[in-house]
Amino acid sequence: YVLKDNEFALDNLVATVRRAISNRKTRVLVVDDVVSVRQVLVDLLKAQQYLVVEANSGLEALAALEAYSDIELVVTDHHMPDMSGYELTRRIRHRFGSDRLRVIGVSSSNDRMLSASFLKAGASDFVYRPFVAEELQCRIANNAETLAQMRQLRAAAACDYLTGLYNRRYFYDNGPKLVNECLRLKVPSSVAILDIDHFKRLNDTYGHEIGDKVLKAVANRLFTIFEGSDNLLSRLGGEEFAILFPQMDSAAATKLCDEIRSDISRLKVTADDEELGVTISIGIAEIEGYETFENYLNAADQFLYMAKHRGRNQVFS
Ligand code: GH3
Ligand code: MG
Ligand code: MG
Repeated sequence: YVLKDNEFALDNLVATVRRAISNRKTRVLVVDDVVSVRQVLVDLLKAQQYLVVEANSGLEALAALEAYSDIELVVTDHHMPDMSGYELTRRIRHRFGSDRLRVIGVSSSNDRMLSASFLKAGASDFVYRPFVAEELQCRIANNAETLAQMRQLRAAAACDYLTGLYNRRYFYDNGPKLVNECLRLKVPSSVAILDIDHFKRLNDTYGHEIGDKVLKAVANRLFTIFEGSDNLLSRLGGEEFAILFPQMDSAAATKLCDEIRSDISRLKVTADDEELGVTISIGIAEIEGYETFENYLNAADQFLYMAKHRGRNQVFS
């Protein structure tokens, strides 16, 4: 694999994903028990290019939130037969944080304390009827924008800046959840730590920039291999990567990792006029009981040490 032409593929991919995230249409749930009143809101939102889901009661709204996991905004009436808008807001806040789902109350009530009640229950905004369409549109747009900013922050916090892979934080936040799910299903899972061989020597010989280029090339290749799979790939730091293999025992993970090792050993990175080769060593531990996530990573690290000790460019499990 000569990466000369596609070594920036990952940068492009990350940029594409970011654009996709920010240009995505926002799905809004409109809750009102009176069809004609609801329709006014629906038309208003559709004209603004929002995706709209409708519910005519609080219970229907909660069901819609289960059915559509991408709803980000709820615009709800207050006076409804089975559940008030205020109560619906309170229940929504039990399940969804305001960093993922915003609630906007709309009511024709004369009770001037209602907006405060909504905001206290966790609504982000409240508008009294009759409202000025443009004001409601602006409030909805502001909330949608805040959510988009939150999404970008979350993506940035999960992403390793040099390689675009998931970072250590994301790995430690999500790895234990995947492991626990496997333990619950009583199926094995495995964790691998990959480390580039003699990377310090490469840095010392060719300079830090070439070192970065090799790191990106390895990351790019790993990304391509694992794209779309259930395995969790991340850069732990430095020239170390970790992969969690849910539902894979040590034997299967070892076989796969040896193919990856062999694949990486054929990678060529251009440095000035030279084509540099790179090798990696891998340690793999199987997860079989309720130990801490850290313990499993330590076990994989011990096996990695063995792979290095035995001459590098190999897998040890
Ligand atoms: P081994 O085969 O035993 O793994 O030896 P090694 O030289 O690869 O391992 P060592 O841990 O001694 O050196 C790792 C080097 O990686 C040291 C550090 O300067 C370098 N490094 C860490 N992060 C980066 C980075 O982001 N970019 C570059 N270019 N170098 C990095
Ligand atoms: Mg190394
Ligand atoms: Mg190292």
